[in-house]
Amino acid sequence: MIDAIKSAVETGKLKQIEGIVQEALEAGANAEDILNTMVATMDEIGEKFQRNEIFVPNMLVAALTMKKGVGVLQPLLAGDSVGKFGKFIIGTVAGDLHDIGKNLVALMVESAGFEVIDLGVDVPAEKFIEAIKDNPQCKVVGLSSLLTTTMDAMKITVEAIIEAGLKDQVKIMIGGAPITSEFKDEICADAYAPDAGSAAAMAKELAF
Ligand code: B1M
Repeated sequence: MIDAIKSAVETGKLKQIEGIVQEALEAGANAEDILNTMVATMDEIGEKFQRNEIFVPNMLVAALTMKKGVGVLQPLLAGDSVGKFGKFIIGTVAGDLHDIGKNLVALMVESAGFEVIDLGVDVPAEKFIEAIKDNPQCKVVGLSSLLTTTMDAMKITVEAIIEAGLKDQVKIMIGGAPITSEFKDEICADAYAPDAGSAAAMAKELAF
């Protein structure tokens, strides 16, 4: 069953993925194991892309397939305590269109008890600032970046939040494949999380 999920993501079985995930759940597979399989498959896809074994359209269809598969898991992964810890604003920074990791972070943070305001992808600094101003009770902002070339946009966004005088109101968490704890210190963000699970735990820590 888990092998069928891996293969469906790899080969971009967009129409079948929901049924395959549903079947795996009915056969007793755990939602978290299914999710971990899809995440690991995306990593392998990235490595194949780097070796020129597959190309952008293959990556895209795999990503869309994973997104659809995660949709089936969403109700099982999300909790029923939405909003208990306040609001959490998240977005992928300007110039960057990757959203699978950001969506997983949003899902885990929501299941940890936050109301998530998802600004989407390619989000300019001004949009983050506007959202923080519109949500004065929001305590944590999350920035995601998957490209080394958009790490600078992350820095610009943190600087803009500081310059707008909003740094006392919110804590900033950053993450994404090229992001490190050292980079967090370099750009004066408050926290770095390597994955969606630790992002949820970190969000709670930052909110108190
Ligand atoms: Co892109 N891409 N991509 N891509 N893509 C990468 C990132 C790459 C590493 C592939 C490679 O070469 N091995 C490479 C970046 C190289 C670099 O910068 N060093 C790359 C490239 C080069 C590109 C393009 C430039 C390709 C091109 O056009 N020539 C282009 C850029 C487009 C743009 O953004 N402007 C591009 C396009 C795309 C697609 C559109 C085809 C598609 C994205 C579809 C989508 O997201 N809707 C895509 C994909 C799918 C990938 C890979 C294969 C998979 C990314 C993914 O979804 N991973 C990726 C290779 C890889 O990462 N292994 C690759 C699964 C996801 C669960 O993990 O996103 O890391 P991840 O999220 C994790 C953690 O990072 C963390 O938690 C998540 C869950 O545990 N995390 C946070 C993420 N955000 C966080 C925020 C936090 C905390 C933790 O706090 C707020």
